[in-house]
Amino acid sequence: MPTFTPIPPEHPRYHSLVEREKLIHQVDKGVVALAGLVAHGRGETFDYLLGEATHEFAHRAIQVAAASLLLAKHPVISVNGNVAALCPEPLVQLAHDARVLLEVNLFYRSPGRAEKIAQILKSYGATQVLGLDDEATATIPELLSERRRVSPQGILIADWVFVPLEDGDRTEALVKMGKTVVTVDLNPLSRTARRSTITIVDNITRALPLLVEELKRLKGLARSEWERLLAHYHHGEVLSAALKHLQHRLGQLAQDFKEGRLD
Ligand code: PTJ
Repeated sequence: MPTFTPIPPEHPRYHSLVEREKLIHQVDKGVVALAGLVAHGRGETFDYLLGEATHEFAHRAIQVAAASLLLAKHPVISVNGNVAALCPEPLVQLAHDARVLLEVNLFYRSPGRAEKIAQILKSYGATQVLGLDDEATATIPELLSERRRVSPQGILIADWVFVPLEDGDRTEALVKMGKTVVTVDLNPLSRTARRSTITIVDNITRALPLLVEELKRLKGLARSEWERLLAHYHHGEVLSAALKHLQHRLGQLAQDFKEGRLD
């Protein structure tokens, strides 16, 4: 029976260690792919470099992501093992508040894994989850991985798809299909970050609750304001701001270290 290693709350890396434990626990249960731990480690590295905080460029993208969601006609949230393990609660909340369909979509699809993920989402209140093994009968053209298998009621016909922690191939394929693709990726250099329509460079565990809040706030504004936000979004500028932040922060730290400020 998998158990959590207790992490003392006063540990300086408490949140990071808790996230790791959640993922390891769900690897044991067959929810998270083994490669999900590698993907998380990659994300952790970028989070460390970013300073483990949500920056202005992420807030900007979150605002536009919420606006684009409110403007979408058939929005779908794509859920993989890592996302289900890390933040099922705000994910289900977002789906509920914006009336978005939840669809499991896996890179490492194995029999029954999608069902386990659906069970987690349902335990947090999701009423319908698409993309289960017998329902993911449609295919995304030109895609060879298991990610090509999608629901004919969901991702196939969606005009807006949220694909946090995604691989580049499917992002490109979805964009090619004319969909608005929104992602969360700590790595501003990844193909997904570059190819998506809107990229939130932040940890999913911080970004998702903020997206839920932003959606609530924007709902109180006029449609023309959502359209204005979307029209003014500059994808390259957001990614550029993320890279400039990394450059500036590392430069500052290099100077501090040189002058003996190592705290
Ligand atoms: O559950 P499956 O079978 O669909 O597989 C899911 C993974 C994540 C294993 C699969 O999609 C994969 O291999 O992804 P990649 O290609 O490693 O890309 C994951 C991206 O997410 C990387 O760019 C990471 O930097 C980023 N990432 C990892 N953890 C986080 C993150 N971004 C935001 N928040 C995180 N917590």
